[in-house]
Amino acid sequence: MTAAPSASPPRWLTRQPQDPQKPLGPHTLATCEPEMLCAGHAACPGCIDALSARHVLAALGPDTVAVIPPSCMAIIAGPQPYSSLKIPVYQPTLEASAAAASGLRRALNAQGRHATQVVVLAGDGGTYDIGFQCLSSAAERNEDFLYVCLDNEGYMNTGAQKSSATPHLAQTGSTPAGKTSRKKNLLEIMAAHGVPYAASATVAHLPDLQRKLARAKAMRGTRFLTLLIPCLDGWGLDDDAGLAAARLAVQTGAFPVLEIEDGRHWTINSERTRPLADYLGLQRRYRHLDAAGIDALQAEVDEGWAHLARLAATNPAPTPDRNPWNDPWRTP
Ligand SMILES: Cc1ncc(C[n+]2csc(CCOP(=O)(O)OP(=O)(O)O)c2C)c(N)n1
Ligand code: SF4
Ligand SMILES: [Mg+2]
Repeated sequence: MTAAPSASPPRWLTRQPQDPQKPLGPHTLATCEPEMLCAGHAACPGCIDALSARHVLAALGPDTVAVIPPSCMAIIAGPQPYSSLKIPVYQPTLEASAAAASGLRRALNAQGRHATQVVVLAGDGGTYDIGFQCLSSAAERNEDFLYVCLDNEGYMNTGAQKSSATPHLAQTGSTPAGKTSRKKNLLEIMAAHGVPYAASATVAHLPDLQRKLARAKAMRGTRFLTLLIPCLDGWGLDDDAGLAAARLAVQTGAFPVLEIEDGRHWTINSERTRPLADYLGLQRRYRHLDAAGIDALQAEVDEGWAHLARLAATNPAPTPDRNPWNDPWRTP
C-alpha cells in the first residue's frame, strides 16, 4: 500500500513574508543583539557561513541593508518573499557588489538615512576574482560601506572550483592534483588602497570578531573584513568540524587574524601555537600531500608569518588599546 500524500505543504512553502513593521524577535544571541537571520535557511547543516553572517548582522543591527551576490550566502538568504533575513537584501551580479553598495549608500544619504548601514556579504570568488575590479575602485574612492568577504577558499556554491583565495596545493574540482599557485594576499592589497580599516577574523574567535565589527561599524569609509569559512563539503570536513577548522587555521598561522588601520598600522591579533600539519590533517583537500608537501606548506606559512611580523613591528597601531595581548579572544 502506498502512503497517502501529506496534506500539508513543505514548511518552506508556508513561511510568510517578513513584515518589516513587525518588531524583531527576542534577543537570542549571546550579545543580546536582535536576531536577523531566521532558522530554516538553506545552508549545509553545520556550515559556519550562516553562523558568521548571523553575528555580522546582529552586530550591525536592524537598520542595515545587505548586498549579497551569487554565492552560498545568497542561497542562505534565499529568494524574496521567503528570505531568511529580516533586512532588505539586494542581489547584484557577481561582478558588481561594491558598485551596488556604493550606489545604495549614496541613495540612502540622499534620503537623509545616514545612519543606515550598508553591508556586502560576498564570497571569495565574488571578491578576490570576479568582483575585484569593482571593489578596488570603490576602495580607491573610499566609498562608505562595510564589505565582508565570507572566504571559503573556492567557488563552493557551484561545486568547489578553485578561486584565487584557494591555498597552494589544495585540491578542488578544477585543481584535482592540487592548486599550483598560492592564495592571493587580499588583505595586503586592500591595505595598499589605504582604506580606513581592513581586518581578518573568524567566528570561532567570537569576541575578537565582535570587537572588529563594533570598530568597523563606528567608522565611515570603506571597511573590509575577511572571515575564514571552512567549507564542510569543499574542504572535506565532518559536519561538526567547521569551528574546529577555523580555530586550527588561526592557531597554526594558516589564517592570521589581524587588523590594518589606514592601510599602514598593522596589528597581529593571533599567535602560532601548533604545527600546520594539525590543520591540514583535518581536511580531505590535503590528503594527497606527502611529508615533503606538508613541509613546503609549513615553510610558506613561516615565511608569511615573518613578513607579517616585520610589518607589525615597523608599522604598529597608534593607540594602546590595539595591543593584541589585550584581545579577549585569547582567553579560552
Ligand atoms: C560572472 C559570473 N560567473 C559565474 C557565475 C556563476 N556563479 C554563481 S555563484 C558562483 C560561485 C561564487 O563563489 P564565491 O563567490 O566564492 O561564493 P561561495 O559560493 O563560495 O560562497 C558562480 C561561479 C555568475 N553568477 N556570474
Ligand atoms: S557549500 Fe560549503 S560554504 Fe556553502 S553552505 Fe555548504 S558547507 Fe557552507
Ligand atoms: Mg567561495
